[in-house]
Amino acid sequence: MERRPLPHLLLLFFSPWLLLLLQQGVSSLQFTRDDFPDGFTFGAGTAAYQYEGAAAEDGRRPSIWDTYTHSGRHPKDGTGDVACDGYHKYKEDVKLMNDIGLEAYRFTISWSRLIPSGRGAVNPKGLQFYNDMINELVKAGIKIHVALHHMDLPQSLQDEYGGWISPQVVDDFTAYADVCFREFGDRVAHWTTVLEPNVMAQACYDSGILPPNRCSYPFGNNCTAGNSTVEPYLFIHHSLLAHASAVKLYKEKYQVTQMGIIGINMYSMWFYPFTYSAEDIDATERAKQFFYGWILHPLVFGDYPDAMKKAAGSRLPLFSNHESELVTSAFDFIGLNHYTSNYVSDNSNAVKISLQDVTSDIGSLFRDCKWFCLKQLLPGTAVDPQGLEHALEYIRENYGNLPVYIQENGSGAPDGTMDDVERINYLAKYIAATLKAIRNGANVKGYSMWSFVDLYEIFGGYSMWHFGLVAVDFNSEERRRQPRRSARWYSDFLKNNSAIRVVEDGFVSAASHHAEI
Ligand SMILES: *[C@@H]1O[C@H](CO)[C@@H](O)[C@H](O)[C@H]1NC(C)=O
Ligand SMILES: *[C@@H]1O[C@H](CO)[C@@H](O)[C@H](O)[C@H]1NC(C)=O
Ligand SMILES: *[C@@H]1O[C@H](CO)[C@@H](O)[C@H](O)[C@H]1NC(C)=O
Ligand SMILES: CC(=O)N[C@H]1CO[C@H](CO)[C@@H](O)[C@@H]1O
Repeated sequence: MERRPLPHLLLLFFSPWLLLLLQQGVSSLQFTRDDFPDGFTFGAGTAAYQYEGAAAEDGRRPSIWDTYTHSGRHPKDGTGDVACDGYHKYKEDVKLMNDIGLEAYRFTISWSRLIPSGRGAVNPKGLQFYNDMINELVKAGIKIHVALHHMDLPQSLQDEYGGWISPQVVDDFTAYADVCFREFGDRVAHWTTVLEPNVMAQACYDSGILPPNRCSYPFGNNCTAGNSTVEPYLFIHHSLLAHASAVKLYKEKYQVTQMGIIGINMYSMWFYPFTYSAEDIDATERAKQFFYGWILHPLVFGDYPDAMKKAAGSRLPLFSNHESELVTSAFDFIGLNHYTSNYVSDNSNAVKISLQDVTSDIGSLFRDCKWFCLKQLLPGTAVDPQGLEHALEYIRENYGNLPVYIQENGSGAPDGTMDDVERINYLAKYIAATLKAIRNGANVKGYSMWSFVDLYEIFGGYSMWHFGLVAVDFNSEERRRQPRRSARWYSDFLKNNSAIRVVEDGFVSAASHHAEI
């Protein structure tokens, strides 16, 4: 599971995995690009703050991420001031995408570049940048998938009314979406409203490690303001309402003529019970409700899951009848970001101990969920392609066979890795898992890997992990690009229809893994 210095083959002989392999029987799968259904697209992605740079150029104003990276909270991680300098280098990048053979490109728009104050006047230079980049992609024949929001709320809206925890954000987000649909919708056929709200709720409002860094003791203790017991719920509530409001606008005003589709994105880690005890199995169910149900239940059934209502009580906002109608079925597809799986064990007792000194009616997401990840794994370290199959199956069984795009999947490599065979292995296995899920009936329409080029990483900045098919030399002024081995591999798959062969090693089951830890 964890990164080990020994060659894999050698490891096999010394690890309990061998036993498992023998027990389960090794099977393999060979496939090509052409084995995927008609209309299926393969791509790669980036996100504005992590890619564009030009943070104070041509009228762009700060987002909460600019404020955060300039606050010195994590000085070693740097800032997105220059990042990959995508603002100036997008033409070169589109050419690289074309060389690799990417069929689709997923990027996000910087709200504060397009509408610097969050609401009101549109920045003509920002408009021009996105128009130019979109035109370049159209010329190259690359399908364009745009996400409207990835964490980078305009700082002015944060200052004015507290950003996402205020219902005021719904109107501002809808007006911003309106500008995007109106200006770019003739060429953009895939819209995603917000990315991973179910992760941001924790990171931004519960533990408070990401901007706007809101939390309250004892759930996070380094925030100057916040309330971990209520704000994560408000954040998601307003994210869902803003999403649904943008979808309504798109469907009423644009979809007939522009003929695109619109959806929301969520993080979809898979969960296994750590032991087969009833407590751990229950806790795993709760974790699924808190990760999948929190987003999908309202969108499919118009309300939050019962397990969440029970855990969070009155801290979970209510949908009015009107709001419930608005969110129900407000999507054409669901975008999934999927990186890894995790174990869940019941945490009720630990929670009681750590909260002894705190008065009763209190809870954060973690306590409400009562789950505890025994291994906090960075994306890419637990390679469990079956987890993706399970996730797709879970969605199909519980929410109907929704159209799904896998919008992010990938693994980070340490600095300096050009011969990124581990990433190739990872991607091959997850693409194979996608194909298997499709053959089992899952309605998956596309696969986009994370990321196209190395980026300013939200955990670790420029120094820790690089996810790119294409390496970026962040020490060179021109941010030199150099395709990695994985880029050639993806290219061979996409352009040459070369076969990928994957040997399945299965995932270590909970019980046996228990013994290993
Ligand atoms: C809070 O910040 C201090 C100083 O930056 C750091 O040492 C500590 O680990 C932080 N605590 C938490 C819970 O993040
Ligand atoms: C959080 O909000 C709840 C509900 O309004 C309140 O009871 C609680 O005291 C607040 N906690 C903090 C740390 O402000
Ligand atoms: C695609 O196939 C051609 C012909 O066999 C080969 O020369 C080329 O290197 C392949 N492309 C990649 C990216 O492997
Ligand atoms: C939407 C989202 O949060 N994407 C993140 C997924 O994980 C990678 C790797 O850590 C980040 O770079 C993305 O921003």
